[in-house]
Amino acid sequence: MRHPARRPARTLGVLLGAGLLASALPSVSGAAEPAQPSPKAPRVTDGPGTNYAVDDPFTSDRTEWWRQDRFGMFIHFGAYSNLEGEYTRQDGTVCQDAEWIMRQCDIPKDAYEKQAATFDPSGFDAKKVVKAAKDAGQRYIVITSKHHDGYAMWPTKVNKWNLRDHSSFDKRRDIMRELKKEADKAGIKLGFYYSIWDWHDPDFADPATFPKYKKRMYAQLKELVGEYDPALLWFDGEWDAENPTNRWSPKDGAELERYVKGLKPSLLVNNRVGKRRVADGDFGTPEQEIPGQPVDGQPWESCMTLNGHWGFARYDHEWKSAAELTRNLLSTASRSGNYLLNIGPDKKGRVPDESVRRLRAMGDWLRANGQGRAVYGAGYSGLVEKPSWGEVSREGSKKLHAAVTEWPGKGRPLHLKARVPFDITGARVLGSGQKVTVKKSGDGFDITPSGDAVADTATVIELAVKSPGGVRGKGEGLKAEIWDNDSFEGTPKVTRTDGGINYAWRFDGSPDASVPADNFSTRWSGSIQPRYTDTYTFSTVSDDTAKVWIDGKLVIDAGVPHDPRVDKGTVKLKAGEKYDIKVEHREQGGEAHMKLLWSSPQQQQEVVPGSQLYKD
Ligand code: FHN
Repeated sequence: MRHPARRPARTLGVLLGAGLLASALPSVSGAAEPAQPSPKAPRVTDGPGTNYAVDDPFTSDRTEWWRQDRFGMFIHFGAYSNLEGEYTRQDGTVCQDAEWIMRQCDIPKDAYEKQAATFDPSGFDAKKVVKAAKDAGQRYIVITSKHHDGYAMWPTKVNKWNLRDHSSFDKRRDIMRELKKEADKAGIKLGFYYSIWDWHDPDFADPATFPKYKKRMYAQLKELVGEYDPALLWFDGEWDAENPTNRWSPKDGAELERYVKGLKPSLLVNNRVGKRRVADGDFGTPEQEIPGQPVDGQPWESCMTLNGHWGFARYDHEWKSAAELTRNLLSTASRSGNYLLNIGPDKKGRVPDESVRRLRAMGDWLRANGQGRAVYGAGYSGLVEKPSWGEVSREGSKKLHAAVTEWPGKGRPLHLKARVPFDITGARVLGSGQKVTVKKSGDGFDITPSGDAVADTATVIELAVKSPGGVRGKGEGLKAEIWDNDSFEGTPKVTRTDGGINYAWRFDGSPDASVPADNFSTRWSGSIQPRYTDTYTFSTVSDDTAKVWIDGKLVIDAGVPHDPRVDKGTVKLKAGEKYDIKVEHREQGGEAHMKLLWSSPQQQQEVVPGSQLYKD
């Protein structure tokens, strides 16, 4: 199965031999100026004093639905679907791919446009698509509005390269509006995938004309947000690539994120709005893989195919089993991640039965016996080590759900290694009345069910746990001293109280309107009060430099200037105690970011809240 993440490199290899695709002017008016006045290219920021981190995506109301829903449906559907993954070249050879078929099969632009003109997804049934998602237990949908081939799946006014103006489809229909209507009725959030990289628009490749492409892109995004009110935008095609050369920059990303969130402040945006970094967007996007542990610095969502392709490929029968897919979902949720699982409708817009059957089987498992509790709103529990026999996720602070994929023989224990002291006060197998005994054993607990597994896919044992409650602080934040130089020299320009360190100043922002966007430094000082007695992991997301001292110990030393990245350090702390803390950030030039997060076996990852910080 091709690993799309390798696409760019592979594509580079293919394309260097394939000659320039983008140099051919479109036979359709792909480069028409937008019908409506194009949106003013917005300033990247309001300048000095602007902070782009409007909230903490780990805990904010804005991201709450997404962190609760956990499981979404990805849909790859576009003009490429009309070929169903196969293209017969003039020499009679058949070339196979899916959503990259134009490029991987070297289809000349006019031939691709000609085939797109026959595209007639009359079988697209939004009710059926939403039902498939609902039956699967998928609670949000992300559909490709425009993939790399530049073909818009809604009646954009920006150009004629779209499903309304360049197809054989019923011109009265709008599949995005149909999908939005059905999703709303079903209580399912709708998001749009949008590719920055555009193989069709002749202005994309040339730096001199790229601003014209950007204006058209902004105009299309304004249409999508204004016309369909999506809950999230899932950008893609942000990587450096050739043919057409993709020069998308972190600054382009900062500007684009600012723009779309200006259109709708509650919008969620993925990290491919920029350059797929921890400082871009609201969540990370590992693809075709599930990280082995919670991702540091940013919420995350793993996207995956049901077979080996995103777009429909009639020859690809390598379908993953429902059991494997469900276990992927359990692994993802147990690490506080989301799972975005893809379908690729065929050229008529129909969802393949193989997809529908697997998705329904996943939903059946989730609905049975309340087993969905191990996924929806569930997250990482640091109380225990990940066991070899399955996954363990937490529900709130009082429940763990052990999803057992390797059921022990009758009367044989499942061992759970504890990372911190806690008690298990109750245990039951969801969907079974069998007795479960729990006893302390060595470095943790032995959990012994007396009966059989409830389901081969996974059987969930719900554990009631009791651990020391967290100390709720009454802090107001740290003292912040801000210099308009990058070396803390002289008297601080600004001294104030900061209720936490959660800053994305990006390119033009700075800690205060009186401080220029470059060459500034900030020192936060005071004390920090941990909620739990634990070994805490502190993380910074920083650019250019960051240092963190706790109780006089240098916990993070990221003093060499760097691009946005995560640095971590650990320190043992006692619940309720107040420990000296000092944090320093320096900005020399370019981007500027500074966040301080914490996590521990009992503390979910979050920006350290002001309630646990004191000026002293
Ligand atoms: O190139 C695309 C690919 O076609 C697909 O859309 C995936 C889905 O996340 N994203 C890119 C590869 O990373």
